[in-house]
Amino acid sequence: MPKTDILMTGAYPEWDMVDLEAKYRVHRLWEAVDRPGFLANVGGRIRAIATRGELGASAELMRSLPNLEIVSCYGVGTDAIDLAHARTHGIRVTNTPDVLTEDVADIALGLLLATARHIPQADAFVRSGQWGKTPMPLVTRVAGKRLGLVGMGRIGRGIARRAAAFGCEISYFARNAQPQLAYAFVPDLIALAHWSEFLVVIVPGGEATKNIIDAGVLKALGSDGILVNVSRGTTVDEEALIAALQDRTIKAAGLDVFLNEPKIDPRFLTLDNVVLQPHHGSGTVETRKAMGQLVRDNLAAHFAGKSLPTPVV
Ligand code: 8YV
Repeated sequence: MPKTDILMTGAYPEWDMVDLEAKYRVHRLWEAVDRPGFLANVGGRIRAIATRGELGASAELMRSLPNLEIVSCYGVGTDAIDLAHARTHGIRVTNTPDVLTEDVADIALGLLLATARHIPQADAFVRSGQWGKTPMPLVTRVAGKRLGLVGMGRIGRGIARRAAAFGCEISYFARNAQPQLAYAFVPDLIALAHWSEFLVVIVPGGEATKNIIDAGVLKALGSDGILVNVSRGTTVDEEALIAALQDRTIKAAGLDVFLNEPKIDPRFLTLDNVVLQPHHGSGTVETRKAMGQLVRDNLAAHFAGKSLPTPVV
């Protein structure tokens, strides 16, 4: 039987590529020099897209694939996939929830610790031979502080569990209160920012959450406050954040996500009060293996006519 044709928007780790190539005829969109020509040539044969969270699948891309049946996303966030288009055209969409929850929650706490405790600066201090010559500046405690979470989904709850183990007091802003949780629900984001010493953002990206962390929220967080963003760059007004970091409206930020990844705003690189991560919250071998497996399981289930393990649409 001839192999099914699938389109990949970007590379996966080698172990996934080997497996996908064994089962499917894989077309590599990211390697195409003439993208429209490439799509005009192979588009009619493509039955599935395997994409990544940040690459998604636009309506325009889906329109160029008239026989597309499914978009399988390597990532939990589907904000870069045009779900409305998929729905109206009967295209299934899957993602990779749960398997990455613990890693993203870990990196949120890691960024908070790195930012508050100046771990990158301390590393540079030792390497540059300053230890013993001048005192390492004192830093900010994490344990026992007031931590506000913006978003209380699976990853948010993972962050809350970790922060609780640090003795932090936790409150959250979300679309809905979750009365089963032991944390205080604060329906007003500005009020939450006022209360918080640390504000951690973990809401889905997309229009509904665009720039919810704006100049007003940053001002409310205040000059002793630390912002951590492990959601999407779109959730934070980046101009406002850079200004707030430059003029110390807030103390510092730990950021895993940005607008225009990977070509982030160069002003971030000039700031001494940010810790930067290359959108790598889920980037462990263990989790990335599980994500790749889930992408393949969804594709295999679809082509076998079985129910999808993790459907979105
Ligand atoms: C991945 C992500 O870094 O899950 C998501 O939504 O953004 C991340 O886990 C990404 O999808 C891998 O390319």
